[in-house]
Amino acid sequence: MKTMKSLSIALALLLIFGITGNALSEEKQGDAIMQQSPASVEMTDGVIRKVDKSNSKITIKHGEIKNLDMPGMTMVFQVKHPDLLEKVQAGDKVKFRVEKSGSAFVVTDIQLDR
Ligand SMILES: [Cu+2]
Repeated sequence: MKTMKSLSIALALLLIFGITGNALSEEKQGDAIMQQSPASVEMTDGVIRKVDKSNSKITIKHGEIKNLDMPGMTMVFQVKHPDLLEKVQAGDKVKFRVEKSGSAFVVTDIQLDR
């Protein structure tokens, strides 16, 4: 009878851990799905080549821009806010966000990548 009791305890424990394990893995799957869906535009790697404050333009040698399906190149972007140009200068390594607005590519965020 003692064996039966410990066996049921073992089964109960197995059941509890089994359920907990499942709940955890489902949560992880949920996270993975959240990351895949583009809630916000991805950051792109780049190096600042030129900052043109008077025209609110910036030249960036950028890596692949996934959200725009664009390969790496050096090009000029418009910036959404002139303030974005205050914290960067030529030669800075950055991560930036760029979105298509009509026929123009507009940088909406820049962060120094150090
Ligand atoms: Cu480009």
